[in-house]
Amino acid sequence: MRIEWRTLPTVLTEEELLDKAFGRAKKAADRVDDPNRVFRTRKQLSRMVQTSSDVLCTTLTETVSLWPSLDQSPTFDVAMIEACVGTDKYRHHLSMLQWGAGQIGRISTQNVRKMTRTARIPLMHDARKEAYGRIASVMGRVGPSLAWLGEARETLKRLPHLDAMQPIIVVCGAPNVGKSALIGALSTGTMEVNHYPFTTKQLHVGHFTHRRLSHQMLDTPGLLDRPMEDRNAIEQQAIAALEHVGSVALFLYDASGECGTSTEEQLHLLEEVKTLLPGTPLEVITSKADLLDPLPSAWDEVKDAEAAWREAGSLGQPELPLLRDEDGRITLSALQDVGLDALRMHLVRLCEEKRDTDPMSLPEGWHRSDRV
Ligand SMILES: Nc1nc2c(ncn2[C@@H]2O[C@H](COP(=O)(O)OP(=O)(O)O)[C@@H](O)[C@H]2O)c(=O)[nH]1
Ligand SMILES: [Mg+2]
Repeated sequence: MRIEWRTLPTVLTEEELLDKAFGRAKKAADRVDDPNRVFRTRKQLSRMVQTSSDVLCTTLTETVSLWPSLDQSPTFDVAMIEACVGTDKYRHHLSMLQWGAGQIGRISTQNVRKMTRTARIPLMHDARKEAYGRIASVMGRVGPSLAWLGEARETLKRLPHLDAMQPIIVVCGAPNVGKSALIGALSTGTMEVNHYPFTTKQLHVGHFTHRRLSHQMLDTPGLLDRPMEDRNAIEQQAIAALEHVGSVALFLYDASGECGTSTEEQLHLLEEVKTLLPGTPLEVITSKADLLDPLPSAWDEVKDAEAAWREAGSLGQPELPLLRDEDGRITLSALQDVGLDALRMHLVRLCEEKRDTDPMSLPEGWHRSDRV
């Protein structure tokens, strides 16, 4: 049930649609042949009305059915639609298209009936003109919705690619604590950088695969790295979207004093993040273990265990010893590659636990209606 905005066809404007509809209608009328002048005119004119109505109704209803229904979309996607374009407007404009299709269908039926009920050619022309006028006026009301959907598509197709059915690890913490370095070190392959369409903010996604599950790690620079009062409404909505997405959250804490944010401020941010992601298990992790003085006592033990596991082919899901700091928090060095494999296994287990215990985890495509 992934939403593939990229595959949605362009939304035609009001003028483009009318040109297309009336153009086809004219061609359809040109093909009509009947030696009887009354019959020929009736056929030509009713075909014009029917064809233009069919083209418009089909295009409008197709758009409505191709665009994802909010009731059947994953929570994260709905939250992103809300953040990017607004779900109320989304529903409203799609329903305007549905309304337009209904109106145009009725106009066509009524005026074709008028043509069949008369033998007078001028009245037939009047019915055709009336139909075109009324269709154009309905399209005049649908036009703004087409324009809105056209713009929404441009925005939505740049949304970050996240697979809600695979584990997602949200990485937060103040700037420069080592989030990017950690994700980079845990990732295989390159990091995807997506732009939030509505801000200058980016979303970085790294991946590692374990037992055929792709674990996605999200770095959200500018969103979960500073006090809430600094954020604008759109950023707050983006955070609300994150609230539903993560299997697990990591909060990176830099005790080295190198990152530029004091430890008090970092702990304050930690409290905020906890309230922002209430349903997501949160693990606080100390970054830059190599800068800790003294080094964590298990430094060599962890380093050797990881090296041995890698030499043996990095197989299975070993119980590698975790590197811990003096306060007992998990720590790692992205720079010196110590504690990373152990942390990766720990994350795999946390995601498994979340999956097994989460009463919200429903089969693919199910709507988590109680959360929206
Ligand atoms: N010594 C040390 N420096 C690190 C480590 N991880 C990151 N850094 C440094 O900390 C700075 C900020 O790291 P970055 O990953 O960009 O932080 P982010 O802003 O949280 O994404 C960079 O200069 C990194 O080289 C680490 O494990 N050890
Ligand atoms: Mg970064």
